[in-house]
Amino acid sequence: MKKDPGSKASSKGKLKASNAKVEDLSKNLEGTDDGYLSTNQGLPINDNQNSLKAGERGPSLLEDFILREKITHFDHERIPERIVHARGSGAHGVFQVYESMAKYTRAGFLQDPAVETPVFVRFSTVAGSRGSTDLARDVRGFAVKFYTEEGNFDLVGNNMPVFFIQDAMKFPDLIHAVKPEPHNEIPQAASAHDTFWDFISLTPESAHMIMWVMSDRAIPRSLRMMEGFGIHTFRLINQKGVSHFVKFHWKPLLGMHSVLWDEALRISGCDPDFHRRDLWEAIENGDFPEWELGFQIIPEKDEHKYDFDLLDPTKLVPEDLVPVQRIGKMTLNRNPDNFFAEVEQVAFHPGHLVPGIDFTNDPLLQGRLFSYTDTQLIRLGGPNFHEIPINRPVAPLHNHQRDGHMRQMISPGRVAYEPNSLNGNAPLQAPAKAGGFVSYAERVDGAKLRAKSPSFSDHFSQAAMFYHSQSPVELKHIVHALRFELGKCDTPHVRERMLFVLSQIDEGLASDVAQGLGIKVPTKIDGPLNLAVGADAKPGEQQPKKFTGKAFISKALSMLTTVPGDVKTRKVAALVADGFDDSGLAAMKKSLTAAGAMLKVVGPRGGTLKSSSGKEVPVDFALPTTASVLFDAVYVCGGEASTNALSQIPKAVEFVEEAFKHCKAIAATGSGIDFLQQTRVDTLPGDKPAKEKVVSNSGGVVTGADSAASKVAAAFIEVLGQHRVWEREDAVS
Ligand code: HDE
Repeated sequence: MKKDPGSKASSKGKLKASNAKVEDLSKNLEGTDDGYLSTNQGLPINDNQNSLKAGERGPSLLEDFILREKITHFDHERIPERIVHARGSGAHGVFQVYESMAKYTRAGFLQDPAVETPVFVRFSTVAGSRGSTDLARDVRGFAVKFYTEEGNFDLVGNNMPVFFIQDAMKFPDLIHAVKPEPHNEIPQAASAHDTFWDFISLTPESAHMIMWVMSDRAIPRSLRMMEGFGIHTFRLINQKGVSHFVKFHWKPLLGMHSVLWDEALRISGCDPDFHRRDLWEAIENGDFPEWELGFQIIPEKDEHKYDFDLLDPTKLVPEDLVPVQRIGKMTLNRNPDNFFAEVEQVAFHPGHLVPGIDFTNDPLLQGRLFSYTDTQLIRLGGPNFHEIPINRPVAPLHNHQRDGHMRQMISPGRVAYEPNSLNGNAPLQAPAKAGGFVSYAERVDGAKLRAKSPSFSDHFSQAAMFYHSQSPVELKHIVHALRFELGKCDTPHVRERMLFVLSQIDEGLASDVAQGLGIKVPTKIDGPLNLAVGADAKPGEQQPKKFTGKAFISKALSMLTTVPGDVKTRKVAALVADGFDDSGLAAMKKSLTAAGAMLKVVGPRGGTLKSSSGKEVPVDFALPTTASVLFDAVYVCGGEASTNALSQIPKAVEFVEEAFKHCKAIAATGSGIDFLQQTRVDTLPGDKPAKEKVVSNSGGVVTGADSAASKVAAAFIEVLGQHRVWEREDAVS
């Protein structure tokens, strides 16, 4: 029988492109598929279909150790999902620095541009469970494990540069509020419910993050098209012991793009694995996703230079004040061999550091340093999770830690302590010069107290900065997102209080949202604005200042700064039926492929389709099983018989109309134009496809004769590079 390309044997082939981690993982790849089926003890199995019975129709026997082993293993296949970030997708890759960063850090993997450091990345949503949709409105986790020669360095970040809360103490409350409500476990993977907005409306420090989560950043087009951030301020320390503050950034080379909320809702039904599939397919196709690692470097002397505190994780450092230096590139080039073994069992920890990188006193980061090991202990079942292949470092590991559940390492000898004379005191402690980790000797003194620095008390200026830095279309989407979210919130006083909080950022924003909800923005609220304070908090802490004045505008905060982008890896649907014009289809395919995009044939059914001249093309997707939300643009191919047939299929008409509604580029050649004229595409102002068959681009609908398909393609590619035709949005939604 032919082997499935996803089988272990073929994966082993894939592992040939070697690096230290690939070689390390290969030790654990199950051998070949040759040989007999066996039990876990290696006993060949003769009958894997029937349990052992007392007679053909008799009861099964307890003695059946083969049945028992198989069922017992199955019964224990699941481990607890992550309490947050349960839904994730992962990939392997490499990182290379562009030039030595020795000036700032002694971290070994940031010294030599010739060195390729293996990485494993896991992207995730935060609130939903393991099986939830990829397209939830949510923050995305962006966790990178660098397998460096000095040990693992984990950069455990998100796709937004700030967070909801300023202190780890509040994390369980935040997560309890956003997770499905505990009495009925509703809703799944959604923040649009009362408990979330109740908590947020009482916790004004979340205002800045709320702007991000309500923006299109929370519904990415692809995991390959989003930024990543370390959020907290970290330190870089160089060979001389000099420290600089640093903010970590990941910049996607494909630019930043999102889907519309209406699309997200549809994709969640059509393909809840949309992001996971997109990442997987891109890597399988050799379209390796790439990000540049960026540093925002701040000298120690500038610690107090800004009107926000560098230790406050609800604030970002505007790129206009401190530019992002792009210092290296990460390329994801290999899919996991086994989802559970790698993506599910990978264990990140912001405290996995290498010499040359260190923490700051950000109180959110400090709490995280406890949480990650603690959670892995229960999730992965004990203290030896560092031995799981995906987690083990490529750097040598020697210590006196012993035993525990599922210990894999066999530590010989009788010495399991230090100092010792029986084994020459080995393994020896490493002097700093030899790579021993030494914490940055920051001077710390102060009274023991539960308190928040007054420098953490401005909650609205950066929220206003983010809001006012958006383009008009992005700004409108924030208003619509808030209307949707608060519209799903049933408790009137929570909605009203939240509107009041919004009015502290911008009164126009609050009244736009209120208008959509059919209620008024309250002019005052009972009691203090901030209830996320200790019982004996000072009155000032309870009344954060409303933002007034002119907001700081930071261009980098608008996603449209990365548009127009190229069309690499964009997926275009060609609507085709029997009798299509093959010259048009071929020309379109050639041009799109040359630009790095993909043309997929969408037909009324599976199998193959015949052109008017008798040529056959295979159908990539059949209309009943796909939808235009799964594509970036649509081309209606010419050919009278083809377009006549398509116009009789409601799903074909809906396909184009929906792409049009979602502001996507549309192209048609020859009789494809007549097809468009029978759809809603022709009924809206300013967007009528030209009737004459000369090449024209009318509001992102590009048309022309069959024979002009290459020229149509060129204009179509330009529109596709804009990602969306936003000018169309008001007319269609
Ligand atoms: Fe996490 N977070 N987190 N987090 N986090 C976890 O660790 C936690 C925070 C982030 O793909 C957990 O292994 C606390 C900020 C990512 O496996 C847990 C606080 C940022 C992932 C945990 C935060 C993150 C996690 C759950 C507030 C961005 C997924 C499973 C003090 C900088 C990693 C696990 C993966 C996962 C705790 C806040 C990023 C429970 C207590 C801020 C990307 O330990």
